Amino acid sequence: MPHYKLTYFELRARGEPIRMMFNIAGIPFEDERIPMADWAEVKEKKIAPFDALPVLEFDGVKFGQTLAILRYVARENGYGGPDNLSAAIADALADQYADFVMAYVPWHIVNAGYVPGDAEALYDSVYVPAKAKHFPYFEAALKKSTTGWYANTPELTHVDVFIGASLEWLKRLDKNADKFFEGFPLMEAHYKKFFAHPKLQKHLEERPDARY
Ligand SMILES: N[C@@H](CCC(=O)N[C@@H](CS)C(=O)NCC(=O)O)C(=O)O
Repeated sequence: MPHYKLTYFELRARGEPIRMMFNIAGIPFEDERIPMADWAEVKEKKIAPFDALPVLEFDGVKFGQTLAILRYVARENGYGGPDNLSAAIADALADQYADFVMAYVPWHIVNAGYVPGDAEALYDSVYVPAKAKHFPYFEAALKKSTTGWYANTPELTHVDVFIGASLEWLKRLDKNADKFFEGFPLMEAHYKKFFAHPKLQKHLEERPDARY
């Protein structure tokens, strides 16, 4: 088995779906966590092909992009969907969730303290409309699913891991977390089903805490 090394920050965020996928698949990996304060210096050394994290490295290969890494780990271990069509549907939903992230990022970077600004105003003008636009797409996908997984697959795929992990960190940052799933009962049911997955429990017990 290759020696996998995942490099990300001391955060869950974009690193956590990949850590979860490795754990669900039962594949050991080196979990390198770079302190944010060291990033400028590490970036100078050009360790990341696209100057951003996460990065996966093994057998002399190194590549970035969360979804490419996640899909690779999923597919290598039987979690990429049972056929090309399921895989494409999983990819489409994962890409749509990535579009949602890009839509709310202007609020996130202010809210998390990375850039100055009015987080309260951006919550209303950026985050709330982005959520109102995108959550119905995910609820609709689950409405069509007979298995409770996003791509209607018998076992979870990368999109279930991506959306489950991504919603966890978003919910942590949302000041109205108690109403996070209001109007989206199938997304809430999926979230609970995902976090109850037997192969995820050990990781959930052992993972370090993080800001988000
Ligand atoms: N689309 C990329 C985005 C990667 C990205 O923006 N990573 C952030 C952390 S979540 C980063 O490395 N920021 C530091 C920087 O850009 O210098 C992915 O999903 O991997």
